[in-house]
Parts: sequence; structure tokens; C-alpha cells
Amino acid sequence: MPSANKEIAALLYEIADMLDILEVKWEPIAYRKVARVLDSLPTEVSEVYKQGGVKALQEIPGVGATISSNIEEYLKTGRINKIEQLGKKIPEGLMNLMKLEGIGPRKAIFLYKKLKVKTVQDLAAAAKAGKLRNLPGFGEKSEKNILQSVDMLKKSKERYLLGEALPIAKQIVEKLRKNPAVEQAEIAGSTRRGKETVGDLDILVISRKPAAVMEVFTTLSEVGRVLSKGPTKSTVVLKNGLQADLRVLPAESYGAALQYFTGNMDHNVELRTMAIAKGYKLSEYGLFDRKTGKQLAGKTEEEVYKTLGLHWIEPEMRENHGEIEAAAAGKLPALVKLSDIRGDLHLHTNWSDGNHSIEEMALAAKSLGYEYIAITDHSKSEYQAHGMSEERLIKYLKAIEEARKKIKGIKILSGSEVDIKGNGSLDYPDSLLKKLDIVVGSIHSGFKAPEEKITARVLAAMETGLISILGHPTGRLITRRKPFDLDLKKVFAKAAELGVVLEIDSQPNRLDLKDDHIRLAREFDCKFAIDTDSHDKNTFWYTELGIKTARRGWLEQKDVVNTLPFTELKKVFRSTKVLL
Ligand code: DGT
Ligand code: CA
Ligand code: CA
Ligand code: ZN
Repeated sequence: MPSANKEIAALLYEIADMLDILEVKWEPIAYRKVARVLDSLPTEVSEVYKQGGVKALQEIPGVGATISSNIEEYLKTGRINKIEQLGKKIPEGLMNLMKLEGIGPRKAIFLYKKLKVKTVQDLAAAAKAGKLRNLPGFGEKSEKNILQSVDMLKKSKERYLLGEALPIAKQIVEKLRKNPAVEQAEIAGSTRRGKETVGDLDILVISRKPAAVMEVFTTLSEVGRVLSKGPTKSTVVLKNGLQADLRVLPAESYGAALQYFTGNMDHNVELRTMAIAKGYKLSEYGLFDRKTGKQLAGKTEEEVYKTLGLHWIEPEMRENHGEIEAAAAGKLPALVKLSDIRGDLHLHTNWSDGNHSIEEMALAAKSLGYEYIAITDHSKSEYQAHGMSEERLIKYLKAIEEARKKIKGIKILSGSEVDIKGNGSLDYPDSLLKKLDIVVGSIHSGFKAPEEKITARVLAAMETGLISILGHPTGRLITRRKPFDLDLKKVFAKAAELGVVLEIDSQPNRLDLKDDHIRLAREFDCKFAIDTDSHDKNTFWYTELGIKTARRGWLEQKDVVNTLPFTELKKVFRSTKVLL
């Protein structure tokens, strides 16, 4: 993903928020729209500009005279003056308030006018002192929520989403591999384990010329600041704020080092204890005989595990959650792989809040070699996402049929992401839902309901017998919102009983179900769908995040329905009619 695009998109989002705070109408919508397009544009904006100037910029959807001049300014100077101009009109710190859940521009400016709240700290203090509960639109509950949200914000600042860390880690490793001094380069640490958030990147390189490698690494275009540069170890801060460690090792230690720096710490401690019990010593340099000092293993990870009496363990499982016992007993699962995926069953188009047409989404999926997709635009209650009325749903179904005629070589299933309403009923009448191939049932409101209520809501929705897939089942947003207070065991037992498939939503900020929940659901023999919930044709790669999460939940190919060929998939969804 082009990185300048991301930077420009972030600035445009910021401008939109600032305009909102200043209570400017319409303009924020325009800025946000372009930001979203840029966020997932596959071509470099700078290339577009180089080729065709401002005119070419204006061919990007939503870009007019003002925004194209903002982009041009950024490409020429690395900044957008408008931000400073707007910033002068806004009290310092106020922008940060909007990083809290439930605080949008309207509330931010209200709190400022009413209580002189300027910063997150001010707001936390006001909430603690009980000063919010009597304001219109707030209450005791919102004080609690705000304090919880301040806490989450503090934590998320220190960590990056896997979806942010993985692309840049790959990009760096690719660049390193192109350098002649580099024999091998690999990502280690939490990124290799596919953890949902990452504290820092850990990169390993084999080379006989460490000095040359350090020179290349510390001068990469992604690097913002060099924290330390040593003969075999350097640490940098990337331009996006993420820290990265690089270590250079000789070939004979590579496996041991990769094992060591992949972690996690608990897994490593367990292995080291096993080594000691056998009279060995395990370090990042290798596995050695304690008496003779002779190296027994270390060139490859397989060798290290084997010498300890274990099968090689997939990185995503290395959390000391039982994988070492399973490896000793030869009972490791054969984890699902990215290449097993044959389709995506949760996608949005411009019929609701997506950026592309049905055809564009289908062609993008086809180019990935997918066998099938389901188009699942929002139902009518999701009015802010342009959810479809019943009349529009009928037209949409016709449009899907048209797309099927035009595009061969991929099955296009008709579907909808249907809101599960407060009482557990669904957002369209049964007769309409029965016309669809795939129904993704999702909760998009009332997140803070007590356990009993929200559990009953989900169970009732499944009991309708009309839901094929339970969409993002716990509703969590990693940096913003805790999971619903669901009784997961009840939900998983019911899903298994009724054959409702559980979603692993691969959006970077969702990854919902999460790893631990997946492992629990697996014990109930539930089935899963790894979907991207894409709103854009360029985000199918999120599947990789979902796959890593599934692997952290120990899933195998047979557990994941969208690894099945279409003829088999049909049988899974026998309760709903698969038309094709
Ligand atoms: P992060 O960066 O917080 O997302 O998590 P990790 O797992 O990437 O942790 P990090 O970067 O501190 O260290 C990378 C790996 O190196 C870690 O998973 C295990 C290994 N490691 C680091 N320090 C120690 C240590 O003191 N003892 C052992 N056994 N392993 C360590
Ligand atoms: Ca790390
Ligand atoms: Ca590290
Ligand atoms: Zn969705």
C-alpha cells in the first residue's frame, strides 16, 4: 500500500474533523470521502500527480479544485497549510477528545464551551469529579464510559494494529532482501505470531557484512529517527511512530535466533526449561550441550524443536497455551492457510456504504482467483451507512443478477448484512430474507446492554433460522470499543446446534471473533467464515489478518467454510437457499 497516500488520507481526515469542530457544513463530508478513497488507492498519488498534474488528481473520485490543491501542496512541501490555519481557531488538545468513543465533534465543542474542557486529561478529571452527569446528553453512565475509553486510548497509543504493522514490516523485509549484503531476512516477534496488536517490529537478517546491513536499515525511507546503531543490532523509529529492531546473525544461529525473537516470552521460557532438563542450553545463538559446549542445533527452527523432542510449532500458536504439550504428543493441528481461502462472504458495494460497484468487487475477487463471493450490503436501519429500503433491495437483487450475466468465472451470491434489532428480530421481513443466498446478521447498536439482554438478543436472532453467518459476533473495536458482554458459551452452543456460521471479521480494528474466542468456539465444534467485510476493492488483503487470527485460534481448513469448493459450501448453507 502506497505510504504517501496513507499520510495524505490521515491529514484529510484531520481536516474533516477540524471543520466539524468549527461547525462548518458539507465540507467535512467531502474531505472524508476523498480520505477514504486515498486510504485504499492502489496507485501512488505522487505518481498520478507526476504523470498528469492537478488535472489527473481531479480524476480521483471526489477530488475537486480545493482538495487537489491541498494534495499538490503536500506533494510539493510535505505539509498542508490549511491544517495550521484551522488549528489556530481550535483550542489545543480538543482534537484529541474525538479519539474517545462516543465523543464526536459536536460533543467536543459542547464540552469546551460548557466546562472549558480542552484535553483528554481535562475530560477524565471532569468525569471523575462527576461534573458530566447533569449535562444534557450525558449521565453517570457516560462518565464511566469516558473513563474506560480514556484507559483504552492510553493503552492503544503504545501499540499498533497488526493491519498497520504487517504491511510496513513486509515492505522493509522486501527492501532488505534486495540488498546484496543480505542473505536472508525475516520478520519475528509478535508480528510473526500474528498478534492483533504489535508493540514493535523485530527483524532478523543473516549476513556476513553486518555493517553494510546496518547502513541500509538505518537509512530506509520508512525510517524517521535512529535510536541506536550498533555492529549487529540497531533500533529505529519509523515515520509512522512504530519502533523497529534489527539484528544481524551468522547462518549457523539463524533458526535459534528466529525461534528466540519470535517468542512469545512464556513459550521461550518453557522451551529453555525443557532444554535444561535434557542437559542442554538454549539461547538465541543455538542449542548447546551444557558439558561439552558443542552446538546441537540452531541453523533452522525445525532442528531446534526436533532436538528438544518436539514437532515444529507454527508461530501463531507460540503463546504457551498448550501448544508445547500438543507438539510433544504429536497432536498439533494442521492450521488453515491463506491459500485455502476460496471466497469472501461479507462485502459491501456502493449500494450501501462501499466505494465500488458490484462488478468492480467481483472482478477484484476474481483476479485473486476466488471461486465465489457474497455481496452483503447494509439493511434499512443502517441509514448512516445508506442501508437499503425494501424497494431498493429488490433493485439491488436485479443488479446482482445483471452482474452474474456479465462476469463469468466467479459465483456472485446475493446477500445482505442485516441488522439484528433490539428484540432480536431481523431488519427485513422473512419473505425478503428468503430470497437471499447469504444473510450476515450483525448488531450495530446497543453495545453496552447487560449480558442477559444482549445474549438473548443474539440467541433470538439465530433462532429465526434465517441467519447464515453471525457477523462480527462481539462487536469489539480493538482501539475503541470493548466486546459486548455476551455469554459466549451460550452463543457458541446455539450456533453449533443451529448450524449458524461464526464470522472472523478481518477488518484491522475488528478481528472479531478474536483468537481466544475462536479457540473457545472451536471446542463447541462451531464453523467459521473468514471475511474481510470489505468496503473497497483494495482491501481483500485483510483476509491475511483474519487467517492469522484463525490460526491463533488453532483452526484447521475443515473448520472454515469459505475454504470449501462451491458445491460443498452450498450444503453448509442448506437452510438458506443458495440460488446459483
Ligand atoms: P510486542 O513487541 O510487545 O508486540 O511483543 P513481542 O513478542 O514482539 O516482544 P519483544 O519485541 O519485546 O521481543 C521479541 C521476542 O523476543 C519475544 O517475543 C521473546 C523474545 N525475548 C525478548 N526478551 C526476552 C527475554 O528476556 N527472554 C526470553 N526468553 N525471550 C525474550
Ligand atoms: Ca516486538
Ligand atoms: Ca523488540
Ligand atoms: Zn459489514
